[in-house]
Amino acid sequence: MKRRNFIKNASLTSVGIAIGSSLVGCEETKDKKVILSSVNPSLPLIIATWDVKNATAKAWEVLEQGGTALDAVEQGCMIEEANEKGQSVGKGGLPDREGNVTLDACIMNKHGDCGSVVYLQNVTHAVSIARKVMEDTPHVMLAGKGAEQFAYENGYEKENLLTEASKKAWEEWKIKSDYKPIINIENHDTIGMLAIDKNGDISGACTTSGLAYKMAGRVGDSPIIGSGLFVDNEIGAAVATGLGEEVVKTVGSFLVVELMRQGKTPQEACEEAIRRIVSKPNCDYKNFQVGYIAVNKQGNTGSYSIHQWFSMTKYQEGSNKSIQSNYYIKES
Ligand code: SD4
Repeated sequence: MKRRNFIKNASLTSVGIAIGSSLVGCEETKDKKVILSSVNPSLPLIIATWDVKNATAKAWEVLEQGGTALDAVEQGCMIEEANEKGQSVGKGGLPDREGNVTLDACIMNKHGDCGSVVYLQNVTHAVSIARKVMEDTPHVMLAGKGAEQFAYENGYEKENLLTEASKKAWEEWKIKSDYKPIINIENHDTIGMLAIDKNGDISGACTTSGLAYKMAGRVGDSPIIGSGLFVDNEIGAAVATGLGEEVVKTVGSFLVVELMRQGKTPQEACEEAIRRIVSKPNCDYKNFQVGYIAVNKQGNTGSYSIHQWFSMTKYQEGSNKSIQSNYYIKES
């Protein structure tokens, strides 16, 4: 059945019924004016990297209570930052080689404003400090001691982020001190979250303790706007996880959004951004992971990674689901 006929045949009882979420025009039928819509997924919606249903549930609750997409992504990410069992985000994150837990985070709103913190120590909620940088300072990024000082000035308490479990893991690692990026198969890692609220506005956030046993001072992609995260409220948004160095080299999240601007679906855009990484000369992609998730303005989503076991959590129409991503190694 042609789309036009399908819409005409739908049983419509009132004037002006919208199907989906994004209106594209009006059409007169015999006796009713029907508002046409592209057949879009319903809004609001939330997506996040990995299997983080508690975090997406929190973000959904925020949206249901009338919060904005920005509130939702901040509060959703905070769940994982406070979760001590997650050893790659916030409190309980695995430390650098010196035993220091250092956090990177960023946030971006519907206006394209952004804030970020890098190399933040002793404060769990890096994503909230990033939001404060965006909203209460003339800057985009605060680093190290300056970021920590700014957190204390805003009422945050000094905390020890190195839990007994992470300390033990670090002490075991020190015996060999063998450094190599780990391809995560536990379905839990850096959290990146994207949300579209009821008004159709998009925001995103990303927070991490970075790579385990990194060199002191190392900063990854997660707090770098355009690499770990990018939001363009006209087009869509993307967020990355995995080996940050490779994401930075290709300005990955910005690339995904620009590819969507050129007409690619979120899925196609994520796949192309992964191909840009793996097709670089001498790329050792068999030994590292990168994954992207993306959403466009219409609420279509996509996710793709180099290796198996990357997943996306999606909360939409009251359903909170983990979805396994397709991956490059399988298709190459
Ligand atoms: C980083 N992209 O610091 C982060 C780490 C990560 O899955 O996402 N791990 O490079």
